[in-house]
Order: sequence, then C-alpha cells, then structure tokens
Amino acid sequence: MRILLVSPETPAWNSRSHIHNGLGYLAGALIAGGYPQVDIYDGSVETETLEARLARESFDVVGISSPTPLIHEAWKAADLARAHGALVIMGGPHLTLMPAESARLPSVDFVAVGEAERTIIEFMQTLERTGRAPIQYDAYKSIAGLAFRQANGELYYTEPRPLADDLDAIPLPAYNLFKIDRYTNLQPLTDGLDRHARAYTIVTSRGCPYKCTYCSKPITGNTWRPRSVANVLAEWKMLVEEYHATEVGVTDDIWNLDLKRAKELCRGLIDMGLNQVPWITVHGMKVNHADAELFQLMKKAGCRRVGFGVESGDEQILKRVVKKGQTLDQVRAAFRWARAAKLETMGFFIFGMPGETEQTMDETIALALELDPDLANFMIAAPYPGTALWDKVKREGTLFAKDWADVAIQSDHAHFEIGDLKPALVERKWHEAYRRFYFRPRRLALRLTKADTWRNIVPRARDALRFFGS
Ligand code: B12
Ligand code: SF4
Repeated sequence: MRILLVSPETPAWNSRSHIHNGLGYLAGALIAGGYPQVDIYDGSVETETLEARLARESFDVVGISSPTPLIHEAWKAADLARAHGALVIMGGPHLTLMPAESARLPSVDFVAVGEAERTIIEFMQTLERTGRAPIQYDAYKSIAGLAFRQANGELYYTEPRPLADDLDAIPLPAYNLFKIDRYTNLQPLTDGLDRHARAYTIVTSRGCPYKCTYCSKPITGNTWRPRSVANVLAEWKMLVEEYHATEVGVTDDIWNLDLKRAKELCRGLIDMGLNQVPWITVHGMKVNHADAELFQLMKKAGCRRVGFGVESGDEQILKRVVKKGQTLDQVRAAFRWARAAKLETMGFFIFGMPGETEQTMDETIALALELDPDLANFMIAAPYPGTALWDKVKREGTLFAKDWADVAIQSDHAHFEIGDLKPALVERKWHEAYRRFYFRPRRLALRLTKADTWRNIVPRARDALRFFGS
C-alpha cells in the first residue's frame, strides 16, 4: 500500500518553514506498523506541484493535514488526490474541530479526529482487509477517532479516540522523510534567514492544563503528558548525531510544566554533550513554572533563546480575560532570570482582547518597553473555533472573518468588534506598539548592525511598512 502524507502549501505562513512533525509521527507509526511505503509531501518546501507528484506516482491513500487557515488548500489537495484515484483521509487541528464540514465533501473519504498514530494503523489494516472499492463503511465503525459519509450519505462518527497516555510507546517521527535541506532555520526573523540550516523540531510532551481563552489546542488537549527524560534524550541524540541537526526547536505547548523534569532534561543534555547544538522553545515557556536555576541550566544545555507569552500589561485583563494563570510579577521575574543566565528573550503580546481599552493596551506597550526583550512579537487577538474567545465573540460581538482563510494569527487587521472596543483603536495601538518598541535609537542601531538587515533589505522594508504604518 502506497501512502502519501500531505501538508498543503501555506500562504498563511511564509517567512519560515518548519518540518511538520505531526506528519512525521504518522509516517513513523505507519512504518513501525508495517506500512513502509509512505512519503511526505510538504507544500511549503516542494519544488514539484502536488498535481505533478500525483501524476508521476500513484498512491493508494493520500492523507492530508490542515490547520484552520489552510483548509481551502487542503480541500484542493483532496480534489487532486481523488482525481488521481487515491482514497482520501484528512486530519489535523481543523479537521478535529470541524470534522463534518470536510467529511461531507465528495473528495474526502475519511476524517481523523484527534491524535492519529493508532487511528491511521487501524484504518490501514481495515482497508487492507476489506479492499478499496466499494468502501466497506461498517468495518470502519469500530475504529475510534473517525468521521465519514456512509453509502447512504449520512455522516457517521465513531467513538472519540482517547489521548495516547504512554508517549514513550509512540514510534519516533520518520525524520528521514523530510527534505531537511529545504527548510529554513527556526527563527529567521531573529537570526537572519539561513537556508542551509538543518533545523529539526521535537515534541517532549503533549497538551497543556491551562485554558488561555484564545488558545486553540484541539489535538493535544487539556492534560499534560510528558515523555520520559531518557526517551527524549535518546531522540535528541539521534537528531544531533545521526541527522546532524544544526538547531533544535522544542514545540511542546508547555515544556516546563514540571520544573524538576525540565531541569533533568537540561542536565541530561549537558551530561551527554548534546549542548553544542543550539535549541529554542518554539511555542514559548510558561513564566510561572520557572526559577533562576532553570534558566542557568538551559543556558548550559545549549538553549539560545526563550520566548514567553506575556500577553497583557494589565493584571486584570491577564487574569480575567486572557486567563493566563500568571501574574505580572512572575513575568518580570522570568525575564530577569533569563537575562541573568545570558539567554536571549522574546515576548509575545496580544492586542484587542474583549474588554480592552486604550489604557490597557498602553499598559501592554509600557510593559513591553520595560521588559525590553530582544524580540517583541505583537499580535492582534485572533479567535479560533473551539476557544472561549471564539464563543464570546460569536455570542456578544461581530466576527469579521468571511472565510477560514481569514482566521490567521499574523494579521494587521482586527478580527472582530465587541462591546466598546473598536477595531480602528486596536489596529492603531498595534502599530504604535511596533513603532514605539522598534523605533528607539538603540534598537535601530542594533538592527542596522545585523548583516541580515542588509542582505534582505527588500522583505525587511516590506515588513517595516506593514508593522510600522498606521
Ligand atoms: C510547531 C507548530 C508550527 C510550526 C510547524 C507547522 C506544523 N504544521 O507542524 C510553524 C511555526 C511553521 C507553524 C505554523 C502555523 N501554525 Co502552528 N503550531 C505548531 C505547534 C506548536 C506544534 C505542532 C506539533 O508538532 N504538534 C504535535 C503533533 C504530534 O500533532 P499534530 O501536528 O497536530 O498531528 C497529529 C494530529 O493532528 C493528527 N494529524 C495531523 N495531520 C494529519 C493528517 C492525517 C491524514 C491524519 C489521519 C491525521 C493527522 O495526527 C498527528 C499525530 O497524532 C502547534 C500546537 C500544538 N500543540 O499542536 C501549533 C498549531 C498547530 N499551529 C497553529 C496555527 C494557527 C498555525 C498557522 C496557521 C499560523 C498562522 N499563520 O496563523 C501556521 C500554519 C502552517 C502550517 N502549514 O501548518 C494552531 C492551529 C489551530 C487551528 N485551529 O488550526 C496550533 C494548534 C497552535 C495554537 N494553539 O493556536 N506552526
Ligand atoms: S497559550 Fe500556552 S499556556 Fe495558554 S493554554 Fe495555550 S498552550 Fe497552555
């Protein structure tokens, strides 16, 4: 059985490209489960169109992954796969949130809901047993985590797939299937674009028990499931020694939830000499599960930079609207400790949450200036389906998105209007944040000393117009 796993091309995110670890995990599970004829087509780095690939090579099954903003591209991929005679199964964050919408489409045979390493194996075994045409729908009803349109046109949802509880037992991602030399480094905005990086990402735990109102985590869920430190270190060693990683990105929702484990991981990296390869925390860290010692250990373990979700400079917005479960004092302490350990810092800030006023957004700008991270990332609040923010805006406000493609995080436009909060104010404060943060003489001087500023002068100028214009 030949299987192609596809991530569609992404106009929603084009400044960098990371490997798609979800597809890596599925491929790893397939290989370990006895289906070695699997490949990954990642639209963000392929030189050949999907259509050309499907015309050149025939596949029994095409599996397509999609977050919310890319669902239209994913559906186009499904049409192409179907036109080339493959059975189509879709999965990933958007499919988990809205399975019916895709399961109804004529080009989509099955939708996988949630984590799918087990689901895909049971699906392949059933397919192999019952044949491709006609599809024996009844045979798939005992596989947890599927949605599909039956022969009579009605949708059928199987039992929910329980979250995998022993992550050590999940086969490692099939890293060999990524065309690694085509991906960029993990943070080109900060480090300059390195097209020769061998940047791998690693998932050391899944899920997060916090419930920040804007956060969409349909796959990994509200519990926290760590891999054992030994299991993570073995994978890390493999990435460094066998795959020659030049940088590693930890993409956990919250890798430092268990402070003791985070420290053990760092000590392990030091003891095993894996600290020569720089690493970062892609999704950021949580400030209230850290202490000074953790940052010292991270630095020794090769960590280059830490990012923190600061979100708001207003304690009440942080507590009652964002529901971040952290205080401004904890934010300040984390930055202080990280800086003392000589780690670079990044801060993520959100503008335009419900209930915000000009004053609360001014407080956020003031906090960004006070913390003065090496990189500040200001974002306009973006509601994703399945989040408390989405529900509130739908209930009490007006959502502007006409389409899933408009639900992207990196946008310079407000996504909704709610109460007295006007979109024009949010956009004005967002631009002001960029201007006041980056147009300080010291910042400008720093930027001009970076070779990358001059190497990429055109895209940098374009970014500047977008961020600093009003
Ligand atoms: C690393 C990361 C990135 C990286 C790499 C992209 C990638 N796709 O892996 C970068 C920085 C490039 C990125 C970009 C974006 N990301 Co991102 N990203 C993540 C992050 C932090 C980890 C992803 C991961 O490795 N998960 C672990 C693996 C095991 O899970 P998985 O990928 O979901 O795959 C499992 C299942 O979903 C399922 N599955 C997935 N695909 C398929 C396909 C088939 C056929 C089947 C059967 C099953 C299946 O099986 C997999 C194994 O269990 C997640 C947060 C999270 N916790 O998931 C956000 C997250 C996925 N990203 C998100 C978003 C919004 C984006 C962007 C759209 C941002 C934007 N511009 O608005 C872009 C889209 C780029 C793209 N092509 O996907 C959202 C998605 C929310 C939503 N409702 O869709 C998330 C959940 C973050 C969040 N909390 O908001 N992202
Ligand atoms: S933003 Fe981070 S801390 Fe908050 S719920 Fe999402 S993953 Fe957890």
